[in-house]
Amino acid sequence: ESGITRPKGYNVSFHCNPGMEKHHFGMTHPMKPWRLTLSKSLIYSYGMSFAMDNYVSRAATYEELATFHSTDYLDFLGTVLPEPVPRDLENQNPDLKFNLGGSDCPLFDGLYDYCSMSAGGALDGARKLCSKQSDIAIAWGGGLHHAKKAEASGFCYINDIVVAILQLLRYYPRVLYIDIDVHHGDGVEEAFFSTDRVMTVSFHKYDPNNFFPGTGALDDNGPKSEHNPGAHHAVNVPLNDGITDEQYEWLFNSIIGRIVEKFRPGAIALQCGADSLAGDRLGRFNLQVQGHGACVEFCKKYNLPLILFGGGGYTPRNVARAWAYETSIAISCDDKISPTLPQHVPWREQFRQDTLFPTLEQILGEPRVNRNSQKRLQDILQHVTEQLRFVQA
Ligand code: V1S
Ligand code: CA
Ligand code: ZN
Repeated sequence: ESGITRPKGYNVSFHCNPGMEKHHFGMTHPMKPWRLTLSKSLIYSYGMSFAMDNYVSRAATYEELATFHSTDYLDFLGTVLPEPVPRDLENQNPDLKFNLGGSDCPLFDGLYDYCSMSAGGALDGARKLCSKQSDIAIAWGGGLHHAKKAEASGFCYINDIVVAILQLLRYYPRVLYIDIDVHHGDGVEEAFFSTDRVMTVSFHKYDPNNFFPGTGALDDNGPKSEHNPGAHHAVNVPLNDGITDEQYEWLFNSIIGRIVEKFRPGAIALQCGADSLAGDRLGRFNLQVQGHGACVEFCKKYNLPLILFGGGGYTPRNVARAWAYETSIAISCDDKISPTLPQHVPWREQFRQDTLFPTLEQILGEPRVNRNSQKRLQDILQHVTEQLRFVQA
């Protein structure tokens, strides 16, 4: 008995395709599609599937992917063969077509299937919101925010988020995109650079020379070229190592609160990259499951159609905890999920502790030094507030 019941008149749909989970980027590559298996297993062990509509998503069609991606790129992606010999990390092939085949975006068996399944889940979720069959749609297999129209980048080949937002734009005049992955959501930002119908907001670690992808400075707010309606519609929140739950929540709520008030979106798309959690293999922040989840809770309070995507997340036990907690936030009214992991969870030993909310000490031993001063965070909020003067709904 999980204690989780289906709230009346409130629909959450869960979109996944188990076919995604068996793919491998390579032994040393940080992206492990298996983390989706671990997340789902925790979600199901809590009994959450009884409180949602569960769908095995389709693979997106070529035509659906072509709503954003160039056909040259899709044709190449659909025909390239996996590399027979794993490439030496230090010795990358310099003439990669569409940035495919390097160590970040390797060519592996079933690559096209993997990408189209990721986009299929996101698109199915968006369609459920458009048809009002769901209030919240969840696609943890999506969130691949770096992919460009004709280029792979940072473990992302197909931008499922852009494809899903394009679907939302058929029904909603304005869509707010929020990205809490530790990396800058550059692909989504660029895709909507010239429209005022999508506002993109990314919170990320910013260090132009030492942290991928190096873009997303505070004053990069969309091209201010003559008569670009998209000018001022990109919000960037550059952060330093070690930010805490308390600071992040304050900044997130203040910024998103002001944006929703001014931009008045008809739907919200939230990328929940779990590499912003403490202890992530690639991340740098001190966020806990509670602080990460608080962003979902805050967005849910607006009662707007909401789609949740996955994204980064390179320490699978933390990814599973965060996405399970966030699934519980999506489905629950007031009843809180048990902070103790269910008694029977497959791969129980993966989780190390039996709590959903490990402390920073449990995660890291020694937390990272926090390099975000309150003054800097206030300056960021001030900049965003001034930027919003140029935005009208
Ligand atoms: N940080 C980081 C990182 N680590 C790797 C990597 C490590 C081992 C491998 F076998 C293969 C790749 N690549 C990177 C970053 C890309 C991060 C992408 C994040 C994706 C997301 O979470 O936002 C969304 C899913 N790439 C780089 O830093 C580029 C390099 C500049 C340095 C690393 N080498 C391997 C490639 C070039
Ligand atoms: Ca981000
Ligand atoms: Zn990331």
